[in-house]
Amino acid sequence: MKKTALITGATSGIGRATAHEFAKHGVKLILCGRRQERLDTIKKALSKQTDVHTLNFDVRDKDAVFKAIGSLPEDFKHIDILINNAGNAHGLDPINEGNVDDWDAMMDINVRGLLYVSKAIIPQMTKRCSGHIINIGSSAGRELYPKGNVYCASKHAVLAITEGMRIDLNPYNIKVSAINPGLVETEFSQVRFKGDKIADSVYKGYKALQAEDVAEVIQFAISRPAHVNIADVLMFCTAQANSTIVKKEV
Ligand code: NDP
Ligand code: 8X3
Repeated sequence: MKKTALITGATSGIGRATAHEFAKHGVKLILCGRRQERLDTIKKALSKQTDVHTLNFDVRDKDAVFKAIGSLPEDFKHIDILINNAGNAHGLDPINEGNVDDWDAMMDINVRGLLYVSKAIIPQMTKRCSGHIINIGSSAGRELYPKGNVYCASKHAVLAITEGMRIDLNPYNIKVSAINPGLVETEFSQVRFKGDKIADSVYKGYKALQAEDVAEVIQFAISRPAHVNIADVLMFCTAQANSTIVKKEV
């Protein structure tokens, strides 16, 4: 039987690439995001390969999360795979100059949003004693870098939650994984720098990871045999050694 995956943040970057990768492998898709027109476009493109349903909600809105997931039609209700991907960095400032709205956005989307979506889906997985949750963390969840403060904290939280999930859901046979990329060339920098032209230089001078590179690792993780769980992956582009060392051509 075809598996069904719910992907948050499917309108762009890693989430969208994962939707395309899963569609190639015949996974049924529930694609989530706030930009409905993008969801419609992706649905149209992927419907040739698999069944697709879209859900439009903001992961920060607890009621909207439960309402949207509760509204799934019968043939999409059974979710085998949850990809908690929605998230972004907002700003890059020293802690003494940080913007409180940016802090709220990162904690509310990257941490609370992930928890709300998980809470809405985990009960059906525990009931069936099966399922796979993949949380998209970051190298920023492994090490701090200057001005990364709250974004790094949100991704450290994602890693802690991932480990907590793996422990608590162990009796239920549920796989829990963290995929932690370094720099990936997506809309991430545009969101982080809100249209400031610095956003255009983030991926210049080296070949950053592409969203498809991460999607392939996610596909690998979901396609392992039942007894194998890829618990934790740290992946960088070749030019990146850690959060602060990136070999760039000048
Ligand atoms: P993008 O900006 O390309 O995509 C972010 C996605 O998250 C979009 O689909 C967006 O959809 C969704 N999203 C953002 N805010 C909300 C919200 N409030 N409610 C619902 N959906 C939301 O970035 P990436 O693909 O790069 O990022 C995906 C994940 O990967 C994030 O968790 C990020 O932290 C992580 N990551 C990114 C790295 C990078 O260098 N790019 C490296 C390591 C990790 P919409 O706006 O339509 O709602
Ligand atoms: C995104 C990678 O280095 O911008 O999580 O924090 S980084």
